[in-house]
Amino acid sequence: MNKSKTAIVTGSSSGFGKAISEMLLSEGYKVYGLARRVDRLKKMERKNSNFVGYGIDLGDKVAIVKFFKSIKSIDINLLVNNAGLALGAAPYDQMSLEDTDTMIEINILSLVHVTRHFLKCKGENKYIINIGSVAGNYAYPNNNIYGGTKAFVNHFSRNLRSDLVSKNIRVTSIEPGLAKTEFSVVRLKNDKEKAKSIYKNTEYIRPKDIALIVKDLICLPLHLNINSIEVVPTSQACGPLLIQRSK
Ligand code: 8X3
Repeated sequence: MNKSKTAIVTGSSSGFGKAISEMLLSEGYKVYGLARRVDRLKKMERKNSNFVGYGIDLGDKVAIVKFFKSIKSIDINLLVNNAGLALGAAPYDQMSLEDTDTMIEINILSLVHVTRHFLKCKGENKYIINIGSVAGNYAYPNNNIYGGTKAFVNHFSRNLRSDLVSKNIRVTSIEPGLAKTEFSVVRLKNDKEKAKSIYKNTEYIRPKDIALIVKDLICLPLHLNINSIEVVPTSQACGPLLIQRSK
C-alpha cells in the first residue's frame, strides 16, 4: 500500500483516467482528478473521500496555473498525463483545421504545461506516467495529426528521462493500441454505431487493463525506471507497409 501518496490524473472522469484514478484510490493514494465533466467528478468524489475533482478545460493554460496554485502547499508524487483525444479519421487534406488544433492543444500543449507545473510541485520520488499510443510509433492511414501528437508524447517522455535522470524523477510512457473507451465515439463525432463497429469481432484493451499496468509500475522498486510499454490486444499487430500501384 502507498498510504501517504498523492497523484494528479488528467482526464480522470472516463476511460483510462477513471480506471487509473480508481485503482490509485484503492492503493491508498489521494487523487486530484482533472476533467471537464464536473458532474462525473462529483460522482467520483461521493464514492471516495480521497478523490478531489477539479473541473477544468485543459486547453486553458491560465486554468492549469490556477489549479497548481491551489495545491502549492501539497506534496505530489505521481502525475498521470492521460487526457488526450483523436478528432476525425480522414486523410490530412480532408481534416478540419479546428480538430487539428484541438488535438495539438490537448495532446501536446496541455500535457507539457501540466508536466512543467508538476515538476515545480513539492514531493518526493516523483513519477510521471504519460499515456501515449501505438499511433505514435507506427504510421497508418488517417492518423496524421493524432499519430503525430502521440509520437510527441512517446518521445517527449524519453527526452524527459534524459533531463530528469539527475533529479531521480521517473518517467514512463504507456503506448496502448486498440482500446474500448469513449475514444472512438469522440473521434467519430458521436456516431455510436460506427464506433461500435470498430470493436466488432475482435479483442481490445479495457481501461482496467491500463490501470493494472499503472498499478504494477507504481509498485516497482524506486531504483527502476520502465521507459516505455507498448501494449496491444492479442488480436492487433503491425501490418505490411502500403504499396501504391498504378492500374
Ligand atoms: C489509438 C490506437 O490502435 O486504436 O491510440 O489506432 S489505435
